[in-house]
Amino acid sequence: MAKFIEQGTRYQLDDPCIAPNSAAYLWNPKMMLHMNCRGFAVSQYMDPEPRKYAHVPNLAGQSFMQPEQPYFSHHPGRFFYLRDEQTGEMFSAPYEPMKSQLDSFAFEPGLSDIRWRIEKLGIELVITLELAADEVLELWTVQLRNLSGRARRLSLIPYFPVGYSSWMNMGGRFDAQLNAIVCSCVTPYQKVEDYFKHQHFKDLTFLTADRAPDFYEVGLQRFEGEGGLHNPSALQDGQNLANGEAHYEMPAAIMQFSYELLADESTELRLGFGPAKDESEIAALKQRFIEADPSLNRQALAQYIGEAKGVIDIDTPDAQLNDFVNHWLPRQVFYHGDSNRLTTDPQTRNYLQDAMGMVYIKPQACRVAIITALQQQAVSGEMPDGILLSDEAELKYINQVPHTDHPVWLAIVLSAYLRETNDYALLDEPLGWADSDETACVFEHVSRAMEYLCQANDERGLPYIAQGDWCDPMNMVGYQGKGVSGWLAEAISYALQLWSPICRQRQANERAERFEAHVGGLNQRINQNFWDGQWFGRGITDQGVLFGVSDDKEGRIFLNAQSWALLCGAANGEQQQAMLQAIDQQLDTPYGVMMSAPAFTAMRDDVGRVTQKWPGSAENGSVYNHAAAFYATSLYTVGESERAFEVLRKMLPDNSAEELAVRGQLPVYLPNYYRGAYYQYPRTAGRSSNLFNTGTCAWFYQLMVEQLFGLRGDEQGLRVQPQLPQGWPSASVTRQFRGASVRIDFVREGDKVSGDVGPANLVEHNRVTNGKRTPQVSSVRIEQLTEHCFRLTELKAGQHYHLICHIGSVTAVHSQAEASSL
Ligand code: CEZ
Repeated sequence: MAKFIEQGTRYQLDDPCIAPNSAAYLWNPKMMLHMNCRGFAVSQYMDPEPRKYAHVPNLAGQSFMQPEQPYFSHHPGRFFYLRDEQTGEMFSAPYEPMKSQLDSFAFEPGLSDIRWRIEKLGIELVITLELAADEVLELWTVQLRNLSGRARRLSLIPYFPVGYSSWMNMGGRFDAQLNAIVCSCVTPYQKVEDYFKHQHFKDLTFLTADRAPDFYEVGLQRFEGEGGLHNPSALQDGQNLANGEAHYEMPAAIMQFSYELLADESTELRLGFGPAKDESEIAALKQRFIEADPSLNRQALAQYIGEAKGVIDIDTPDAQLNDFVNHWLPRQVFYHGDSNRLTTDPQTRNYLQDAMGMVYIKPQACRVAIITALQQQAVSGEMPDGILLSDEAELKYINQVPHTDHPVWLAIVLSAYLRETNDYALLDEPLGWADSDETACVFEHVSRAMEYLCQANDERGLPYIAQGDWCDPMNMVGYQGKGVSGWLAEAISYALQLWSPICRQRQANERAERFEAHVGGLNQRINQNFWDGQWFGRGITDQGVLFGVSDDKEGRIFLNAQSWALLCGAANGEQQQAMLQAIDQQLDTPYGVMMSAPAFTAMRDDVGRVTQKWPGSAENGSVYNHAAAFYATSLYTVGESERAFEVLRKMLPDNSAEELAVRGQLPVYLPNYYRGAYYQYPRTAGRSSNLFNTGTCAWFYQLMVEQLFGLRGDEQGLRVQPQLPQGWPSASVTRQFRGASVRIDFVREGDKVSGDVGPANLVEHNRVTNGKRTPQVSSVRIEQLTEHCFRLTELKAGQHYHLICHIGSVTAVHSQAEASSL
């Protein structure tokens, strides 16, 4: 059915119908492509703003990647018809648009390519998609093998729809010199200044091949005819394509290649598909990627994706989790941090959280992101809604709507960066401001942001929400300038608790005391204004209405307001138990924890457009994985590690047919949400958004490293405080840490109390030079800090350490303080 193959570096789904919307994605610094298992594709590239080269068959608005991409027969995609010229039989691969019953099907996403293996009519097609490592170009390889034990005459017909590219001008022709179908358009415009602005646009979309087609067609209508894509008229009755052009007609790149294959003979076709500014660019790309040895690009791709290497290699009883955490999760984290989700103005909170993920993949990239963001900070301490990544970039879409939470993420990312790298020198980096000629060091910038958060409050000392906080579409709670956010109050308290120790580390004690005092007062005000008896409310509207409380019919409880109350310590033990119970009863589902419930089924214009989203989708009561990751972080922080692991584990679908059928998600990335409204719309509950843009992956990775395996850096060294699931008798992890490699085998001891950690014994210490290990006299020191935690100091870069660590199995109650040592 479905499983990881090739040591977890590839996944295999062998049924196109069980999870029809399941997909995988490829990207490089200039483009990304979301490819569904049946051949439908969404692709865009930076020019410098996101643009498409294959369009839907009608006028479409330009927007950011959306969840739950609807597919339909004429949706953009990459398809291959295969016709037997002796019998006239035909099928299409990978499955759409003919949807024939195939003899075998395998959709096999890899780390740097996507592959299908298709068998039908005694013919095997192995179709592989790779991207050019540094250009906007899809590279397709189609291997055709005759399995039928007799000679065959076949036609292979790649059909790559280009779609409705322009109401002003669109068409296409075959260019024999380039051996390419070249579809052209003029990106529509009406303002004269846009004529000059569009000069650099890649308004050509081309399909080229490493051999000349025998026939071709560029007119979609002529190809399809009355037969439709299921049985295109142009291919009926053994006809060959008519070598037609498209003249202000919907273009498609369709080529026909004829083959005579002896028994067991195979052949290979290579294609290139993508945008170009002009014919000379097509010629250059063809020469570099189609005519050249493909292994050059493969090496470059493997090297690029090779950077997506995380800091842990795990071996636990949970094989699915091992493969996901060792290969696919760091890949998704790297995609976010390296491509900035292919925007030129990432939302500030996304930019910073994606940078936090890079702390464990490419710390230098996180350092650069912190500096870039702080240089766009106002001298007041306020942060913009979006970070501009180029001089031409401008704030677009949601970045034109004021949100009040952005400074919070600075303390969270800085403390993660300092924990992992110990690079306290960053705090001395002098930086300018967006609106002042002054310069100040990074420490001053972040402290100013914390002070800004401490004063952007109403008369009750509660933080304004304006048109949204972390929840983008919660835009009408405070748009009249009075509404406040309960979640933001908790997040500010948490951020200050992360920042004040850094102030003390820099002897800025007066500042630290002010922040600590603010935390004390804020946690009191959170309880006074938001505690509803069983859980915390989400906010107070412009009209002074507390919402997200037991009196509400819809949106009665919001997960974030509970998670961050745990994180900032506003909830005492008794409140904790009440909240966890409320969450179990109202928010927990087999598919994960919903972010709110009941989902809104009608507009609440004192909360906002979140209430207008379909119940159970996105922020309106879905299992919004980013919020679930916050919840898992809070659970680990208060020592509820079994719950925490369950929350995370539910995000990762297993390979069973039932799970795949409900979720429609492959465990090769975390989607931003699974449908919620579990008690209102059970039929669709658990369905994946299939959207791979999500802040979840950075947090999930941090939790794997710093909470589940409890391998967290501090100024002295590496703290080890694992919170492994009780069900695991043992687990091993190799942790890369500040240049050293530390392998720890955790072994449960029958008589030790669960959570107890240590003693840890060093069993091996080698210098590693070019992979060669030379035994060393070890200087590493193992300091037992508490019965739950020890620290490794004197770890040396370039050296490998192997320890065995005994951990408890007998369950015992741990105090919060012990578990949460922030
Ligand atoms: O975008 C995310 C944001 O990127 O929504 C999160 C927010 O914290 C992230 O920064 C929660 O609101 O505008 C909308 O309605 C969209 O729903 C966006 O809010 C949302 C989409 O996931 C973007 O794909």
